[in-house]
Amino acid sequence: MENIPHGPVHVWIGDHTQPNLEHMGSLYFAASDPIFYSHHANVDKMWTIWKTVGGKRSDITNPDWFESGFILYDENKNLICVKVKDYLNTTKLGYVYQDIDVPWLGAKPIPRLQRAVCEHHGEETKEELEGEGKGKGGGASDRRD
Ligand SMILES: [Cu+2]
Repeated sequence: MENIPHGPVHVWIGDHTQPNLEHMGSLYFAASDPIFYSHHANVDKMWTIWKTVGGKRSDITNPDWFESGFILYDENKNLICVKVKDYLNTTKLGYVYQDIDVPWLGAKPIPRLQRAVCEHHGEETKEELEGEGKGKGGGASDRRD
């Protein structure tokens, strides 16, 4: 999640022609771009969904990450230290994401060569058929209500 899609979106949106690196791709200036908040809200949501998919998916519990602290200003302009572990449970933070259908949840990437051959012959790939509700994760029957 950190490397893909989080990081590339910063770099992709950032304007590298800015003379003092004042853009989304720079750690020190990224939050000055309004899209920063939408991007990070989306990352937060994807992380939350990812944890519900099943298997061994869960938050990382390595103490080096779990106990990492960040010095920030609170709403009263006081410096505070917050730890990663304090931000992993959205319910404790006072919000939960609406439980809606996620059509891409069961999608699998289609190899470029297979896609090109199918498009050349005017055929639908197996994955495209599945993505139209005929496979896992594509239909209303897969809702997580
Ligand atoms: Cu970021």
